[in-house]
Amino acid sequence: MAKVKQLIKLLKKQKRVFIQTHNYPDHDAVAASFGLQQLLKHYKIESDIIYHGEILRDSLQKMIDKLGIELKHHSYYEIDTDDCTVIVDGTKGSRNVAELKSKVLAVVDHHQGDVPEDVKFCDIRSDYGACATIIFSYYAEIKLEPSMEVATAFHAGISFDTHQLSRNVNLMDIETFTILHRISDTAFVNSLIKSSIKLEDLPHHRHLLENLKVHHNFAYCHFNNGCNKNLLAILSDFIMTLDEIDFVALSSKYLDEIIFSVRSKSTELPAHYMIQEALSGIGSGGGHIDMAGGRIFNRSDFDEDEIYNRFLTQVRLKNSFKIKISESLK
Ligand SMILES: [Mn+2]
Repeated sequence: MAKVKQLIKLLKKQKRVFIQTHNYPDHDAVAASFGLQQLLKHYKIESDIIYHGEILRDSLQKMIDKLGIELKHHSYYEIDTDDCTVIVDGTKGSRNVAELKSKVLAVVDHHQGDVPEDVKFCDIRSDYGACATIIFSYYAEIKLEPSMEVATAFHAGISFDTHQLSRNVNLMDIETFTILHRISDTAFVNSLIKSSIKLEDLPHHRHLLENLKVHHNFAYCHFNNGCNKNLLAILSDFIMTLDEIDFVALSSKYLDEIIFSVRSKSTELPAHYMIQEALSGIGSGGGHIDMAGGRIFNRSDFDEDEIYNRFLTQVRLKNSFKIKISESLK
């Protein structure tokens, strides 16, 4: 039986179905949720997309408006124990997915992590660059052509999550992207990518340029006056374009927390591992080998110099390990 048919069978019996994205959803989380919602609709299963946090980026709001995607903050509904949720682009128990009263029946994700044991349907493919690719594979399984709106959302989701096919991408993402290129609004997706920042974001760029600490191939900057999560990700991608830098960690005050965005272009400095180690005992983090995020829940546990040194210690350890290997090969 096609994998998605198992999910449909499971959801058919449910009274009310919610599709929940990870907190502060990004393009991929919204695209994958929207795609799944429309696929379920094809099987007469109604569902509502919910999220926790906010829609932070203007380009994401543009995508939501243009494609007519309906999603609401979970507090809009009175969610109860007899409702069920499908978590998309995140997993049960993750710090990045709000715990709600409903029972989690399914998880569709592409992040590294453990498979939750008590979830009936789990489809976790951590070698995929985007969750949108996984949902597209469901359409392929049942030979259902996505609408132009869904195809456009998938196209944007894959583009943003894989940094235009340059990061953590596999053959499935590329093949899917090729198909979507033909059936989506490519000009609209390109306009989202090209205009991803606003004038009001420029002071954050200035802060970054003036306060970036660099040690060999490692860069770090803290935004004491705050910077939202998605802009932080854009800024860490920007630092990755520097030839000399292999690993960057950016942190910012955000509400009562400290949030992190981490990027790596060296397999010796795996982003998801480095952030976990750096925040051990004071926060949590995770993601992929080349991009990761994290947070310290209590701002008082954060000390800029200490965090810088925690990252630096690890970078030094890994770099010296690399030097040792190359020396032993001489
Ligand atoms: Mn994703």
